[in-house]
Amino acid sequence: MPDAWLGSVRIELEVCASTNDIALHHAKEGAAHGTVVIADAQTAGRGRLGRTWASPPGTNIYLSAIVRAKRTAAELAPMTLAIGIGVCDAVREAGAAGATLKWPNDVVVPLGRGAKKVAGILCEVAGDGCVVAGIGVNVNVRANELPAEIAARATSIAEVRGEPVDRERFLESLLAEVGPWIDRFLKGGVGAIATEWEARMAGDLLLRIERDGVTGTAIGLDRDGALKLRDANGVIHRIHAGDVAIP
Ligand code: BT5
Repeated sequence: MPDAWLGSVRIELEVCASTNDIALHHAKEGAAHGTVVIADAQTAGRGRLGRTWASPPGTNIYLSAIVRAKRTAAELAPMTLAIGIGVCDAVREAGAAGATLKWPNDVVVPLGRGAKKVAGILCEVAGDGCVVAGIGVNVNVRANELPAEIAARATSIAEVRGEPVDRERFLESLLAEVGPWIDRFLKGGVGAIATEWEARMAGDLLLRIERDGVTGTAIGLDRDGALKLRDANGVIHRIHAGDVAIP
């Protein structure tokens, strides 16, 4: 299997604070490219910008992969986009066929002009040439197992397809889907994955740029990974950092 590097070494835990923290620790200790840390539950799962990732036990996927490549931190930063493509495809194959990508790092299931989040990605640079890529996927979680404010904007693959998902099989499919997209990104950068990212982009979704409150819809990616968003007046905004929210 040419892509079996991802998950070739696995550290499996019942519970931890955050698989990203464990993976960052192992990365510093020299863990091999492709090592993954997988936990059944997290007590302090993290999102970006200090946000939390609800991580109840026995139901979802929480994993962090160590990716080593001779690239600068700035070159590695857009890797989150490539990983999103693989996560989106695995989620679709498992039964949420309508799953799409919301920049920069969410997999969402559209509902009218809004959407519910099914997966998120948190890439953190672990020093020169090393990234820890954290992936959280709501596989079987039920709304009543999530904090109410999160449940209102979240869903799971099982909820969408109407029956439980085999978590072990999903994990294998996830690793098999994500590995080749990381390879492709490492070979060709954003240019090598942008068209495929755009093909899965939630183009109808109304988005609000957190920084200035402008709303619009995504129209594509710049070749540096920035999001191009068109507002109601037809003005194109480029978003390099920060966040876009679903209003
Ligand atoms: C993310 O951040 O979406 C990145 C999530 C990464 C989680 C994985 S799990 C394995 C690894 N270990 C970690 O500690 N983290 C990674 P962000 O775009 O900042 O989104 C966070 C927001 O998503 C929160 O503020 C909530 O609104 C929402 N949220 C939290 N938990 C959720 C869940 N289980 N399902 C859907 N939405 C959730």
